[in-house]
Amino acid sequence: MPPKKEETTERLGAWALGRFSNRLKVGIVGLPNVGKSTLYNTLTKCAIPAENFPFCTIDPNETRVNVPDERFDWLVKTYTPQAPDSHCKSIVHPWLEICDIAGLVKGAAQGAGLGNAFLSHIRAVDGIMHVLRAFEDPDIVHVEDKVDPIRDIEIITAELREKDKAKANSNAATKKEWQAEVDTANKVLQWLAEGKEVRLGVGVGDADYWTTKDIQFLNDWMLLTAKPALFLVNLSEEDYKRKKNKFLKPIHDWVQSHGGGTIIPYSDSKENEVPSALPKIIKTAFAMCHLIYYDERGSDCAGPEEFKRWEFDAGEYITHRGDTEASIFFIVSGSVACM
Ligand SMILES: Nc1nc2c(ncn2[C@@H]2O[C@H](COP(=O)(O)OP(=O)(O)OP(=O)(O)O)[C@@H](O)[C@H]2O)c(=O)[nH]1
Ligand SMILES: [Mg+2]
Repeated sequence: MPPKKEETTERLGAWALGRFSNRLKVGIVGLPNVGKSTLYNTLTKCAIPAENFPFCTIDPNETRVNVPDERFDWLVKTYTPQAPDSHCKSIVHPWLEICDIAGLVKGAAQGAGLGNAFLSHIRAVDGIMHVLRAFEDPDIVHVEDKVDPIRDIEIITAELREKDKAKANSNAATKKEWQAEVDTANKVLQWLAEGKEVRLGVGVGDADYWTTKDIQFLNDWMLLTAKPALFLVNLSEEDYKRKKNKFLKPIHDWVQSHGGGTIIPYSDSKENEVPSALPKIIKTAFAMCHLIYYDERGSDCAGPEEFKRWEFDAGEYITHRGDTEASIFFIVSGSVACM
């Protein structure tokens, strides 16, 4: 007799941390003068100031970038809007909003450096791209004097945890009448006291630390360490080309021992002869916010003259709209094709 199929139970409820929206934004975060604005300029093709002094950026800068995808390009090419028999005249690319945030220093949660202002800018983003300086250049000032990306990421994450502790403390103190909320706040404080980030309490199967109820509160509070994170390692052009740098292994070990995450080494140099890491950075940032998309052409929704990529949160319910052009959905590896 064939072995009995194992019964699977569906887990219902709030399944992920974060906002549910199709207009998500990721923030570039790091110590001052590590190359955040330089990266922002390269990603967005903008030209905001990126000078060799700490706190060059004060107010956040935001721009949308198109998310590169060969499949979308193929669909557009195949059903080319320029073809004489096509009704499509417009192509709507998927996009992601990128926000360049001021540098963060030790003690920021208590107001050091630019203090709390930019921590609120971090609160407003849905995902964090940590920029770690791994390039050595004596001419480029380092606020901690020496290049050491592990020390730097420890400083940043400690400040984010401090800020979350303050938020959880205030929730525990001011909302005594809501016992469930106070319980979650106390769970947050205990988790942070162990040096862990809130985002690490989900996605570990049945061992999830956060219950569905906790996640509802956490999503209201928009905690800084609940946001998905990705680690970008700023290398010199030479190190990027030879794929070697003495900090890569320690960074890898640190990330693994802190819940894992994607690490992308990159170089901002314009003279790169090797493939650029920038498309990967944008794609990974898009995916880490749980965004998925489907493509549509010439229907009621996309418009008769449009080729449109719709983005939506993977947590949103997909409804059958019942129109002739958009009635069958295929969910294939994170994207949804609409036929
Ligand atoms: N040698 C070298 N210099 C770099 C690299 N990336 C950035 N820089 C330089 O570092 C300086 C600071 O760069 P920014 O992009 O302004 O740094 P930031 O992190 O935005 O700094 P703040 O806005 O002050 O927080 C600039 O002079 C850049 O040209 C790199 O990979 N190698
Ligand atoms: Mg800057």
